[in-house]
Amino acid sequence: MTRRLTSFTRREFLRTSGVLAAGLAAGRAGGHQAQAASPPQLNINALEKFVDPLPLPVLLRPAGTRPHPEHPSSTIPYFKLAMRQFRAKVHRDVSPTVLWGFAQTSPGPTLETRSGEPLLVEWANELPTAHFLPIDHTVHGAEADKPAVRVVTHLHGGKVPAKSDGYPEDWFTPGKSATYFYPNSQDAAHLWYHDHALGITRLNVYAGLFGNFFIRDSFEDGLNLPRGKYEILLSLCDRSFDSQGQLSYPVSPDPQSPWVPDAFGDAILVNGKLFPYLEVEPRKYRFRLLNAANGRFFHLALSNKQEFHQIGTDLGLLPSPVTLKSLVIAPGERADLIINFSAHAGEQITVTNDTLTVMQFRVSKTGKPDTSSLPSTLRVVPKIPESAAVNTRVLTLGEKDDKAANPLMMLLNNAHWGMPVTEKPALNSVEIWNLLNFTDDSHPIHLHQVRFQILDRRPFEPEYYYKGGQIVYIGAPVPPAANEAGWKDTVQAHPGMATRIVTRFEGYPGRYVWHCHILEHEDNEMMRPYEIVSP
Ligand SMILES: [Cu+2]
Repeated sequence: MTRRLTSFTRREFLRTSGVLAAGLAAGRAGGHQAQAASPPQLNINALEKFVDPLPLPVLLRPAGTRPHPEHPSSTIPYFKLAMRQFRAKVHRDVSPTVLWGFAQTSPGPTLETRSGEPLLVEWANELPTAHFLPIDHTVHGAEADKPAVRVVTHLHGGKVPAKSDGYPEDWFTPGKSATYFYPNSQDAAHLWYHDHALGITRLNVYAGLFGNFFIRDSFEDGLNLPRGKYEILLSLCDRSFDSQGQLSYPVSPDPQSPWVPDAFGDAILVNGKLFPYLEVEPRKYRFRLLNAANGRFFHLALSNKQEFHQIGTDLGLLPSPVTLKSLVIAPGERADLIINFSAHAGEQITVTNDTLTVMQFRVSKTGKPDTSSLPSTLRVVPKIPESAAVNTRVLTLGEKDDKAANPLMMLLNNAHWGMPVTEKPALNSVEIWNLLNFTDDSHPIHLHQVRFQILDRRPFEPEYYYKGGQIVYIGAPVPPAANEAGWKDTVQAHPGMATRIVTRFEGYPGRYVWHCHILEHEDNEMMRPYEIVSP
């Protein structure tokens, strides 16, 4: 089941097809946001493909134990991750690239724990005091009086107390650290950690500040899914490199305001490598896929056109496997996949992103017997009934343009980051959020703290809403695709559609954020605080 391509706009098409920012700039020539002439770029197509094995991030070991913050008589594992600048080879034939990462790797080491087993992480900023990517001081929160290098780590998908959530204003400078408490009282899922500093998240993540975090539980263990060396993490992101092999981030022609609305690269990194290969046996594998890109929606398929199965979404297993021939995954989203290579012994299979090459699987001729399972039912996802909702909020996704129709910023509900908090759901209450997208882009909308379900998407007529605040639907509601019918924390809100999600605001009271996960948008006002209030 593939997503309907009709919901994709031109920009969306460009994003998924890999036609680059160059195409976008051409469409906006002369405008404020047209991209400035960039230095010579690395010719990605001239590189030999599949010369580097796929790196697998190391599993982080605890540095000891510390008192439980809520029950100081007991102790819990304590981890420390330092953010540093380092150089890494993204490809055999590319000079080492300056990156920022956790424990001198990008993606950083993987954390793994079990449901209900809390832990502490000390996030330490050991970065230099100068940023190597272009800060826009006209962007809110990144004004010239702010330190250039600021970080704060958010655990995406985590049900976490507010003071450990990585609130964008809780950033800290080099030499400082913050110790966060992760209770992990949630189902098995693929979470990920990444920087969230106000106004520069796009630059910090682009520099490499992200990693993965898995929660396991006994229910999932009981399914006998492929595990151990047959469970493979795939963190995807796109980047641009200059001719010296260094990261290149696009800028607008205005040096006073270098922000651009989208940053795409023609180089797709998988676990930090360009065009890697992975040797696999002719059997089932479980792939834990993360889209860690700033703005690219990946549209992935296998070169031999074989089917694969999606078994889980952002926050856990689906009710049953969904057979796919291709997958659209937006920034921030995760997909839990099973690929069965058993009928493909001796073959070489390429993972493609439309016209771009991502990586290669080399299937060996023989392997050990496959005793893992792909059960036909996975995990019950109890539907939150619409009738349980005590409130429905209509929230708009908008774009503020200049006279030449170049975007200046993106807004949620027409409000800026610094305006008073308007979304204050009560703890444990159920609400429906109806996201009306007035822009030409699909926006992956992410809510911190909660897991939600997608109710439907429905086309609406923007004019009526502009004039009288009325939602006039011009088509039938479309239920979520089968591979979206699980627990989500990020939803693709397509242009011209009203996307409805339903969620119970369980967890902890306090101030969190909701935002677009296109990092260029999030940094330029497409993020709002919200507050979960104790009744
Ligand atoms: Cu957006």
